[in-house]
Amino acid sequence: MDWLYIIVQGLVIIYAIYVFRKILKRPKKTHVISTDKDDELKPQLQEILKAEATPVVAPKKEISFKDRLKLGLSRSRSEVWGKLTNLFSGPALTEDTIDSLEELLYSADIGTATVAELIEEVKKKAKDGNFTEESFKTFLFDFLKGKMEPVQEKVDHSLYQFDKSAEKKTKVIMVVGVNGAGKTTTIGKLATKLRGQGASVVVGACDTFRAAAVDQLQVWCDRAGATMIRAKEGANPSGVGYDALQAAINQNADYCILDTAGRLHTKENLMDELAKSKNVLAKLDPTAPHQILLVIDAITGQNALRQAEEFHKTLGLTGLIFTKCDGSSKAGSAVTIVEQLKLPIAYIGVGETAEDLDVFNIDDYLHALLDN
Ligand SMILES: Nc1nc2c(ncn2[C@@H]2O[C@H](COP(=O)(O)OP(=O)(O)OP(=O)(O)O)[C@@H](O)[C@H]2O)c(=O)[nH]1
Ligand SMILES: [Mg+2]
Repeated sequence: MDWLYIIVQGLVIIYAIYVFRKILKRPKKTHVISTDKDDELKPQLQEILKAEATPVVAPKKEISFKDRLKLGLSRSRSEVWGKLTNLFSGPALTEDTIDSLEELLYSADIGTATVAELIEEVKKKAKDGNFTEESFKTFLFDFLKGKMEPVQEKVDHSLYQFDKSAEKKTKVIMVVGVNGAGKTTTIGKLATKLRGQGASVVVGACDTFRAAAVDQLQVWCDRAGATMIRAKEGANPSGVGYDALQAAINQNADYCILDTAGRLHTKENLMDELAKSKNVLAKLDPTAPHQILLVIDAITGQNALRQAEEFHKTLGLTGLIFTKCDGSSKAGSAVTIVEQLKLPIAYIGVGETAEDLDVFNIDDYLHALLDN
């Protein structure tokens, strides 16, 4: 067998020589410049050197709002809605699992009447045939959507999505709510969004109680490229609103957004002051404000109903902004709030950056809650 060994060794040596020669012959990285004139060559060479010196930066990954919503609602999903799966571990929905479903719906802050109606339907349907997890989720999706849709249809999207071709008229949006609900941040996000759509925006800093509140808004406006109208600390808030709208009309701005100081809905004098701030705008435009939006912190749950009733009584709200849905397992309460208040959610906020706000879309919202 010696000859076989010699042949194998010979083949190994030939292959090693072949690989070695390949490495030696490998061309160096070169740039071919199609000129033989020195003067023409220089700028091209400089371009190449510049390009090589530029570090490769990974392109910024855009995260769609749908994904942000899904991420933001993950707490609500994992602590509440995701538990639906456990109810379908057996072959059929039993009385016990229906009781657990009822509990789950309450823990999601769905209102009593809605839960009762839903459970009634579940019982009826469960008799006709068994739900699978999938068919139950479809049923739940349709049920919850049915509760919100008639109200959500009232949203005038033209107010939130800038339409260049529409009649040029300043749209006035007044933003109100209890302390810390997220008004100023939402206005910052909204101004950024509208500026991104090519709209011109004037923001009125009507929260004259705290200088820090005005500075916070200024940072957002500077970043967004929105004009901010501000007054001295302690100035009359309705005066600031008036001045902001005057400036917006003079500039022929597309939007005038008014930030107001947070207040408890139970403080009558503060609520009256808000009504004054609203009414004064009519002197400049009898149709203003076109939108009065109440900002609701998702964690507020059922108390949001009381807040909204009071703000609605004083101002005649046109819609809601549901914020901080990223931090609360109660974010599912949007269904109840919309249904009971008969006020649509215009925007939903799921974080603190400008990209974390978008127009509320029922399908996206329910999918984010119910899909695994
Ligand atoms: N996680 C999270 N935080 C938010 C969101 N919106 C606002 N915040 C935070 O909530 C806090 C209060 O927000 P502000 O915008 O100052 O609330 P406000 O309603 O203007 O407060 P006052 O003017 O004091 O009544 C800030 O720390 C914001 O960054 C959101 O959607 N998600
Ligand atoms: Mg504020």
